[in-house]
Amino acid sequence: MMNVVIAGAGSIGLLLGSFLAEAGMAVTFFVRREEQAALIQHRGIQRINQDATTSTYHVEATTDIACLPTPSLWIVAVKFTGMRDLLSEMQQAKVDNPMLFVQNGLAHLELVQNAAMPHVAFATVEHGARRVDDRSVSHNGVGRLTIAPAWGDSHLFEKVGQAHSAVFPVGYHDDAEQILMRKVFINCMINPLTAILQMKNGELLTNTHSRELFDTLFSELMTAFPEMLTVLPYEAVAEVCRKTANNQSSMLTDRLAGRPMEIETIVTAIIRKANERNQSVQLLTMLETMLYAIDGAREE
Ligand code: KPL
Repeated sequence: MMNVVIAGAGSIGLLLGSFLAEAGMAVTFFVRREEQAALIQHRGIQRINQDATTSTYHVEATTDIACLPTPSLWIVAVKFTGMRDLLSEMQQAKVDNPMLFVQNGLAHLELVQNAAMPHVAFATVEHGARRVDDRSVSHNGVGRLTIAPAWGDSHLFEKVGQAHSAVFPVGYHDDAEQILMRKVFINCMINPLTAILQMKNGELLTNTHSRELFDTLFSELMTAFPEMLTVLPYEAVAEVCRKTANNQSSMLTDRLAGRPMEIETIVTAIIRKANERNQSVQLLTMLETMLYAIDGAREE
């Protein structure tokens, strides 16, 4: 049986863990809080499906890096803000397992590149998922898990594909940077507007005024990055909004929970890239300022 370690049991960690356990893999969660580890260890994890049924899976959970199974494939599903601490803990424990990183944004790429790991892949997740409690996740929209091996032995990541199904499509790609750029564009289109306007993903398109902003943002981004138009046509972003219509974006969820939003790794990263090529992205820059203002108000 294949061992999979999932670092982080937030919405994406729990969602991936549920589908991999369903496919027969032995899943162990590596989490920070004892209380969460004990709950998951004793009661398993739960996925609330789109048809309102609930699936429960038996998995392991620990807060102790020395107790994790090896050999195993690791999936790092903590937010970018938690990555520095996790990477240094992994380095101290000399973890050299194959690592699959599923963060939104771009800033984690550089951290991982500097961490000297032998086998690395990056993935993008387009599912709508909401963490309900410490062991439960609600699956609010089917999207693809796309895996792009970056260096080391790419075959080590093939087993994840065994979990492929109609409600959990898994695909592979050979260009990690391209899939991350595609996803970060989707996040730039959906996350700032939904977080600022406090709208669900689907409302962005059904409200005439937010749709106007959405369309303007799309043209602005494609003017600055014309090569992205074939990678991410308008219809593809609209499709993500529709498929995750009832989902709250991760940025809105962070805002409402009083947590810092992933502004830097998603929005600032793209503004920097645009500025490097002497392109101004005025609307996105304005949205970035609003997000930092909201974040600043949280800290005061
Ligand atoms: O990745 C997401 C997020 O919320 O961060 C999307 C795809 C926009 C789904 O909500």
